[in-house]
Amino acid sequence: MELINLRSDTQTLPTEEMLEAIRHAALGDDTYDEDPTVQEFEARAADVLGKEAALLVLSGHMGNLTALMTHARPGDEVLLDPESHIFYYEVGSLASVAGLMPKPVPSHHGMIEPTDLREAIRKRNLHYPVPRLLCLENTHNRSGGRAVSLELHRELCGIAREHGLAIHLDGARVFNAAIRHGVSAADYAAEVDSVMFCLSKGLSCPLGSVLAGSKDFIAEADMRRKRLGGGMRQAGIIAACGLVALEKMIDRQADDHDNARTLAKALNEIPGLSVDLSSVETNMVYVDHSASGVSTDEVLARLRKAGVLASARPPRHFRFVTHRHIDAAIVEEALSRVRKAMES
Ligand code: TLP
Repeated sequence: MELINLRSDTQTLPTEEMLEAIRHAALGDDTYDEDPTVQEFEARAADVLGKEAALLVLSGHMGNLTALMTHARPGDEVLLDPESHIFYYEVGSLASVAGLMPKPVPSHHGMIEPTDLREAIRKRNLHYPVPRLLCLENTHNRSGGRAVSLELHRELCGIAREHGLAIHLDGARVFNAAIRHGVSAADYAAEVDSVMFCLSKGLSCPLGSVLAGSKDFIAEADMRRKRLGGGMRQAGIIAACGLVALEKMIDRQADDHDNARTLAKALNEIPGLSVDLSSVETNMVYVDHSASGVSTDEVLARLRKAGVLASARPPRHFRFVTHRHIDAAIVEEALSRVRKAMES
C-alpha cells in the first residue's frame, strides 16, 4: 500500500518539467555572479513580488534569518508572534545566531490585534532594547494556515511605520494567502521591507526559498547569506525549478485549498475527531483528536498503519497539508483510511 503523505506541502516532488529544466539550465558560479539561470530567476521573483531585487536562499529558515540579520544588529528588539515560525521553530536562531531580542506580540488565530501591536512598541528608554523590526507571517502556520487579510496586514504595517520599525514578512506561503483573499502576493509585499517565500512547499520545488526587498537591502542580505554559509555555486539547478514554479505552480494551489476544505468537512464527521472549519482557509487542516482519548503519537501511529502520514501538533492536534500530489480521489482514499484508523 502506498502511503498518502499529508505531513506537509514540503513533501512535494519536482515536476517532470522541473527535472527537464535542470537538465537544460545554463549554469555558472553564482558566488562570482555568473549563473545566468539564477540571475534570470531572481529578476523574475523580484518582479512577481513587485520588489527591486531578490536573492535565492537554501531554505525558508535561511531566508528569514538572513532578513533578521540584515535589518537588525545584536541586542535589537524584534516584535513577533510567539506562535510564529521564526519564534517557535527556528531552533532559537533569532537569539543564538542573529543575537536579537524577541518581544512577543501574541496573535489570536494568527491575527495580531492592532491595539496589541501599539502597546507592544515601547517608547525609547535607556533600559530597553531598541525596537527595530516587526515580523509578520502569512499564511500563519500554527493557526491552521489562516490567511491574514490585506486590510489587517496594511493596518499592522502602518503602525510599525509610524514607529520607525522595519517590517519583514515570513511569506513562506504568501501565494496561498493571496489566493485566499483574491489579491496578489505583490499587494502584501508592497507594505513590507522584505519578504521571504518558499519554493519548496506548495510550489513543488525540491528546495529553495526567495528573499526579496530593495536593491540595497538585497546587496546587504547577499553578504549575510554568505556569512551563514549560503553562498552557492551552480545554483541554477534550483533556479531552473523556481522558474517553472513561478510560471506553473502558483495558481494551481487553489485546488489544494478546495481539497483541504473537503478533507476538513469529512474529518469533522469522524467520531473522535473534530476540525474548527473556520480555521481551514488555505491548504492546512488542524485536526483535534482529543475526543479519541489517545495521545497524538498514538493517533499518528494508527494513521501510519492505515497508510496515512500526518504531522504531530500535540497535545490535541495533528496536521494534514494538501499539495500537488493530493487530488480529489486521494482525499477520498485518505478519508476512508482515517476512518479505519479511528475505528481501531
Ligand atoms: N514549515 C514546516 C515546518 O518547519 C513546520 C512545515 O512543514 O510547515 N516559515 C513558515 C511559515 C514555515 O511554515 C516554514 C516551514 C518555514 C518558514 C521554514 O522553511 P524551511 O523548512 O524551508 O526552512
